[in-house]
Amino acid sequence: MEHFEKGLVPPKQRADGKGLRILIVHTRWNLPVVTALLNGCVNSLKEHGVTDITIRDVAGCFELPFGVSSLLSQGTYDAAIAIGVLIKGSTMHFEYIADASTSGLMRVGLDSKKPVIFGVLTCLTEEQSKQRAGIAGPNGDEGHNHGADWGAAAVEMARLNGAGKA
Ligand code: DLZ
Repeated sequence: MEHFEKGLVPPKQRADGKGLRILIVHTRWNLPVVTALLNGCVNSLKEHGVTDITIRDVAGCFELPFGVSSLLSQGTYDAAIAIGVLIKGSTMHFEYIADASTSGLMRVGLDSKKPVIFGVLTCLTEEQSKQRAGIAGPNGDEGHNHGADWGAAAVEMARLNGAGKA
């Protein structure tokens, strides 16, 4: 809630996720941080009333657009959430994968007409990624878990797209 108070995210009435089918595709790269984000996301979906959650994994962020596209076409999902963590190294790899996964995921959403939530952290350091997954600090409990926001966004966008209660 602290980020609401700072005005970073406008407070909003919680959307009802009852009856929605949500697909999560996460990477195996940077798995400790990704796992924290995944847990935050799943908890958030459950808090919104979502009970039908499918979780699949792919290698890295570069594979997320194809993975989401393929799995969306195989199922009857109301929204997809792509979760990954990119950490900048000493080459241009980061920039290319960040660009490809961002534009690729946007295209998948527009082409499939299903909301695709961008759950990819693009961080300069591992510490930045831990802060954004709520696992920073000596006890591993500092920061804000952005996975929770992605779950809420998926429910909101699925409802906006006409997906209803069972
Ligand atoms: C190769 C690579 C590198 C250097 N860094 C990351 C990263 O920080 N996060 C991530 O999700 N994936 C990374 N990858 C892997 C690519 O996303 C992709 O899996 C490979 O290039 C194979 O296509």
